[in-house]
Amino acid sequence: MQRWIIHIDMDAFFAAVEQRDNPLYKGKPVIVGGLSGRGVVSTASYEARAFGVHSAMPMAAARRMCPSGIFLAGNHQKYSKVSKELRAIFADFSPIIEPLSLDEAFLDVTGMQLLYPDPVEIAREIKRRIQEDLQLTASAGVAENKFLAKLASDLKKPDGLVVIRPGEHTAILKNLPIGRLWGVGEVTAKELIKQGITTIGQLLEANACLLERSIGKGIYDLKRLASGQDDRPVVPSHQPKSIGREITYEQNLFALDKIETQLMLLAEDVGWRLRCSGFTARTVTLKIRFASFKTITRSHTLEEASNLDEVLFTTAKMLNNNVIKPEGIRLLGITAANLVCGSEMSLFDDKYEKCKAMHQAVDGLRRKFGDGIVTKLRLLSAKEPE
Ligand code: TTP
Ligand code: MG
Repeated sequence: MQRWIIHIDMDAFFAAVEQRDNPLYKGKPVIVGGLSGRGVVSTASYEARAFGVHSAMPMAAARRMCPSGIFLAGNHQKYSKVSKELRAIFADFSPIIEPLSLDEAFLDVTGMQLLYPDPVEIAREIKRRIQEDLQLTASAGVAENKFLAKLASDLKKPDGLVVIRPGEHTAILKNLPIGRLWGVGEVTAKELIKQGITTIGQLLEANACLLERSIGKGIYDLKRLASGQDDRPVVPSHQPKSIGREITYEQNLFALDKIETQLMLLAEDVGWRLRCSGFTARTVTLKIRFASFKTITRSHTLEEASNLDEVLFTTAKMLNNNVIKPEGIRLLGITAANLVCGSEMSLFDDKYEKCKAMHQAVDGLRRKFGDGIVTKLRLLSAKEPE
């Protein structure tokens, strides 16, 4: 059966919500992000983009480029709420929804021909609902697979609707830069350009065996994407209830110093997994099992959901300090619960700007070289064998 996938991505999401909720901001350059000295831009309205402002640029640079701009710290709770409303709209059109972030998702609409003879009608209807119910605009891409649908949604932003029908992709992909292919990061792009390959069309014609030497086996996946093939399914995400980690120790722990080092290790692991899965947590739970097997848990609800090791660690440390310990400890655990979808939250927390920048760098290394490549000095000698 012909597969049909729709990709929806909201336009200038955070800024658009602000413009919707404050008539004074309509049609003006609105920039949302961290407002402190080291803050970065989360997003900019299309009016601000005309000045050259874009996501992830330092806020100071954005202020220089667009002195007339309206600079806002943003309201993440509000964006999460709109995101939920958005997902409720999606659910009216397909049971198979894979959210990628607060403002974008894939919908598998295969087999809906009886209701909608043309899948483009579904995308149009979703856009209409978003406009009517949320007073916001979205861009939609409709195609036979995820790669092409996501690419299509980006071709005519804002308020775009692009369909790539079977057989049409070759002409569309041909002249697009290789950076549009999923998996082509800066390093691969540089390598390909060095070999004279700048467009998807050129990659398609290039000799894969030759490229394998410099790019590696990944070249075959890139070739498949370049030819418009992508058979990955739309995987509906089931939100986990909690993310946690616990360790049982060979020898009981007594010293506070040792206990806190282990808490840091646990916090680092839970924080990393939260960030990987795109969640922040509102509740942190500490679990302690004593030598006698007596087990206690203590929980604390954070003022603001977080996915930062430091926040998890300080909370667990505080909980631990309030526990009287009559005997040694054989197990420690940290669980993050009350999960909130969306990992961008910490962008607004200027206090943690530095932590966030560090996590971005460290997480990047972990993704590349595997977990365990970077760790805090204190943990170097403390890692327990799994
Ligand atoms: P995007 O969909 O990448 O950007 P956008 O919706 O603002 O603009 P458009 O899709 O029209 O190009 O991201 C969605 C939201 O995620 C964005 O509004 C703010 C947030 N975000 C960040 O906080 N930091 C970032 O670096 C990026 C790219 C996005
Ligand atoms: Mg968007």
